[in-house]
Amino acid sequence: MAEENLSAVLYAKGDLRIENRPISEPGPNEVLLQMHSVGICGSDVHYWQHGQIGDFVLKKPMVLGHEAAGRVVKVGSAVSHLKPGDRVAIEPGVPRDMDEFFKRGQYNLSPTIFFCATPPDHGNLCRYYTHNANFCYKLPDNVTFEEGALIEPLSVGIHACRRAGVTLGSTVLICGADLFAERLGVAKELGADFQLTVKKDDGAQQLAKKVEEILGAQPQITIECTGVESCIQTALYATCSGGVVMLVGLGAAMTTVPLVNAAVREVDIRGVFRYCNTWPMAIAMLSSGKVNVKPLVTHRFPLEQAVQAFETTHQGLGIKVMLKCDKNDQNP
Ligand code: 572
Ligand code: ZN
Repeated sequence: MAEENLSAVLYAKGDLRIENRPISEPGPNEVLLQMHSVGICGSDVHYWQHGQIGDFVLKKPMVLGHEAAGRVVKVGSAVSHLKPGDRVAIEPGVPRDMDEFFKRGQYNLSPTIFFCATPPDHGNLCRYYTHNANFCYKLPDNVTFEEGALIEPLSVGIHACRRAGVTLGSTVLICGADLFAERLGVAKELGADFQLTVKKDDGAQQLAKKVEEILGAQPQITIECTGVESCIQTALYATCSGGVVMLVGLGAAMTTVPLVNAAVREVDIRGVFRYCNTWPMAIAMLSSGKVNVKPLVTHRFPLEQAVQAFETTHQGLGIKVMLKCDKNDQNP
């Protein structure tokens, strides 16, 4: 194919280049996709800024991006559920082995999983990208490409809610990292019933009391998305006895928490590692209109301006920054 394949390639910390790469042929179980919309995740920015996350170190150039949707242009010989022209959302984690985790339905926990834009695996912030067809999900006509790309972060939320046991009528506290009025406004618009902005001098137990006052009860479940020590402490104190604290945000490897308080009140502390089996539910949530993710997209840049887009995300401006990878279609 003589077609260009502009890609956002991270060479080393601080060295993000927009350059052409070869277009790969789909294998028997793969599809070649023309990328449409790719959201920038905090982890993409972290690799750009630091060249690593924990033990995952960038050792050779890697294409960034894992929140993505595109259109099928070519299918491998064994693919029967997709055809050229289909619009799909991409699940970036593809298990490589049918190991014990895979057999238990927890393929996200497999140590050998392929994951877009986790070194050394390439991501999909490019014009053309090849992916396992079984991890590409056809989008209904009423779900946009951008909504398709947002299924990835939505999946983190679905998986966290599943593992926490969130159900109809659950009282849930979400600790988010944002003290910005604009972001909190969008949280309210999208369904938050009450909000509490933390003040610098508030103690964890004092805050837990405030949460109870505002909600009229202690939350049964707390989803902790900040990773900040004081917030984890608040989450544990705030949660009702017999409840669950779900740790989603990542912070320091070692953290001081009121563990005995949680233990004697049977507050379970759980974690998440990405997600599994979430795309079909997410598509149903978006297609039915039960969940609205559209207001989360605050900035759009053409792929050529990926560095500016990364700078915008790094500065904490807006909420979700989308890169538009199709030269001829920059629509949502
Ligand atoms: O959307 C998936 C995702 N996962 C993140 C971060 C951002 N986006 N994780 C945090 C980092 N870990 S990791 O185990 N790792 C680099 C593989 O530290 C994975 C999950
Ligand atoms: Zn991510």
